[in-house]
Amino acid sequence: MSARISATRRSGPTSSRRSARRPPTRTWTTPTPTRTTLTATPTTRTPRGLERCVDPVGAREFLEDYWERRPLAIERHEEGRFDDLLSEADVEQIVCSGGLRYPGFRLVKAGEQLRARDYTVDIPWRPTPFTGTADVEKVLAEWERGATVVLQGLHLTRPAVGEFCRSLEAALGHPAQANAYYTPRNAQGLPVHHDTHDVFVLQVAGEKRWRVYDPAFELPLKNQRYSADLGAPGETVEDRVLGPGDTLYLPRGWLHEAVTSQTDSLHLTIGVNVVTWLDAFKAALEELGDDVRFRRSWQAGDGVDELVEALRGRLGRDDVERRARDRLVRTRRPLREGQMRQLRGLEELGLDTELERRSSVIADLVAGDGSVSLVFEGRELTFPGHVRRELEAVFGAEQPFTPAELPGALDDPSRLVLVRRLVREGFLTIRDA
Ligand SMILES: [Mn+2]
Repeated sequence: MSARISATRRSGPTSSRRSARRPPTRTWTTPTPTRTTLTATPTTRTPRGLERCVDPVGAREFLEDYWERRPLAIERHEEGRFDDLLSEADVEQIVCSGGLRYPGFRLVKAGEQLRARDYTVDIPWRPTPFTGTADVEKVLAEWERGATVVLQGLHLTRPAVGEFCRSLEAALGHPAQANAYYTPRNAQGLPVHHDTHDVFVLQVAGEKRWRVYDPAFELPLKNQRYSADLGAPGETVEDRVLGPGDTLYLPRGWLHEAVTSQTDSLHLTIGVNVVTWLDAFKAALEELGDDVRFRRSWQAGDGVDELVEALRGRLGRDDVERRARDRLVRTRRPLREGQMRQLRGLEELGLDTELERRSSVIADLVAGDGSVSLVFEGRELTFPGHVRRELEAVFGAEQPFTPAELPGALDDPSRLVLVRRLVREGFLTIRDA
């Protein structure tokens, strides 16, 4: 299997003008954990999401040379590379089963506004109707007429996609989400636009031709959506047909459009919602609510210089990193594939039962005053300090282990109480449940 890499070179007078405003270099550092965090790095069984997107370019090279800087297209000619996430057959099943509901899907067509109420129905039910349900025949008719079926928020509903996004989040330190686009042949889904998040396009099946243009507005925020007022698309920097297994990385702000020709096309768009310096400043400012000088009325009190100095004091690299990491760790939604069997498996759990870390969990282990806390997915589990060695071992486990093998001074019944709790909370899984 061969791979051709193409990095887009910026060129032309407009782009060099813009380049001047761009920060010269930015060294990427992998997000490291926080406070008195004891150990790091979640384990994974599957190939890491970022590697799957950029291979054969290494993760480090990608982050240094492309991330937020310029597009990266990779041709692999690898049928089936992303079928485990969402295959064409999956889409067929999802669309035709009749279970799709808005906003889990929508239809888009270049230059034409399709209203959800024209292809969805409310199915009467007691006590409440199934609102926004796909009218399958209308959806199919629109698709035949050139509408793209967009499956939205797949990280919320498909475990494989959710775990893939989670793995990207662990690598990048920013939240990720996923949509799929199933575009019929000879069609265009969306007119020229920029996205306000970075995207990884994963071409699953069929072909789609992408045109990418220099940004009209660099690194837009969420509310800085593209409009023609920002200017016409700049120079074409990329014009290529993506086929199965190919990927395209686009930093937010780079204008693009995509069309199909002979084949129907299915791709996943993974969107990365980058935590910016603006967010970092806001978070630091929020924290200054603990400083009385910031609570005084603006007419009174100390000079601005002193307040700015106080803000500066909250913007150390470690502080910024800690806030971003903490937020990511605490706000991830639980992914609980197979958890019903896990709960039932608790009944059989003994000292020799093989356990492992749930690979999708992004967690921090934080030492407190006489206690130790495991933080993940919106919860903070606090244990007495004497459980620390056992917890560290569980937290750092890269291989399956049994409760009997854990270090530390806990007696056997207490070990079982500990690991049962961690299975129940979704942090550990029983290997053969
Ligand atoms: Mn887009």
